Amino acid sequence: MAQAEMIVEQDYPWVWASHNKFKLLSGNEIPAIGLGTWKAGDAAGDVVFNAIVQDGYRHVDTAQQYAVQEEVGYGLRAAMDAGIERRDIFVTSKLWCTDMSPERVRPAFNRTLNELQLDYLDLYMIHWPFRLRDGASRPPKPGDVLDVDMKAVWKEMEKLVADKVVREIGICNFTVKKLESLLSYATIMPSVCQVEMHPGWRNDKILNTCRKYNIHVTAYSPLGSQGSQTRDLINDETVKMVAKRVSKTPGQVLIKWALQRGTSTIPKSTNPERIKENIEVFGWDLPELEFNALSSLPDQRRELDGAELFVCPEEPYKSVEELWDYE
Ligand code: NDP
Ligand code: 1BO
Repeated sequence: MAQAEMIVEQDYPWVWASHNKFKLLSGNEIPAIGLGTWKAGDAAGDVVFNAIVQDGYRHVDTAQQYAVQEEVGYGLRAAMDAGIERRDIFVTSKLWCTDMSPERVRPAFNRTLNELQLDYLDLYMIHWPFRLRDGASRPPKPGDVLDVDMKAVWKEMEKLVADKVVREIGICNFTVKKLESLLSYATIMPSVCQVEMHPGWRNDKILNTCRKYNIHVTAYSPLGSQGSQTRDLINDETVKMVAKRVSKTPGQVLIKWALQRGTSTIPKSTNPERIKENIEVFGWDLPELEFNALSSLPDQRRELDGAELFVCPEEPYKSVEELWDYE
């Protein structure tokens, strides 16, 4: 199914259902559904190609840290060779934490462009607002999590826009406090904020703050991430009940919930049926009752809390709560 050309007004959540693009601060558009590529592995090239050419995806989310950019680049190149225009595909990548110092931004970005075989990115994001030492352990040891000069890093991100190698810059995993600090010195606003968001973690504080500043939100892990350690939202009783009532799959109602909140979303799959299923979410709505049922799941908690990456009992972030500014 090809994504058509509709833009949404971010006013009334459940009238957004049939739309498939969102307008960014810059006036550019972001397709509502993107293909996530974390843990896509060696399959990523074929998966990206098929998702674009067969299933109509026009948005691909990747990152240096996912170690799949060469495969993703192969898939993008093959899709373009098959006749899809570069300007019709929205490609996102992210600056990893070991490159969170100003002199490393441009080289890291160039490496990403090279791996993806592209000459510009639609969106380049700060992956996490923390800096790691090369070779940092998981969980980190003392000295692995370093101070970050966010102002200097953001300035380098802004230069990428000025040099026209990136159309949009954005942030991931920021708290309200970190976002408002960045806004105090940014000369180019982040146009997208990507955070974990699903009915098990509504993440309303950052969503409402982004709405206040007209920053578009992309919901990551819309299916709850589905790892062995994560919550199984696909088999949640409320999700299954809503899916049955609207005659859709649990995956589709979770994705639709994200769209009806005015967020784009980037479900990951390497399975051809599920990739197709995950974009068949237009032309129908979650009624208000079902939308509200999904919005009322108890036991709200993050699945990706960053503990493994950044929390060290000694320093500088001693707990998950500290990492997330106690918000
Ligand atoms: P998702 O919530 O997208 O869940 C992916 C899991 O769900 C996979 O196991 C997949 O398996 C399975 N799945 C996919 N579709 C369906 C379906 N319709 N029904 C049942 N199961 C399904 O998790 P992710 O954490 O991967 O998040 C999505 C993307 O968001 C990432 O791939 C990445 O691009 C981005 N992300 C960004 C982060 C950041 O820090 N900025 C952090 C985390 C994610 P299968 O492949 O077998 O279908
Ligand atoms: C290492 C976790 C990052 C997922 O985007």
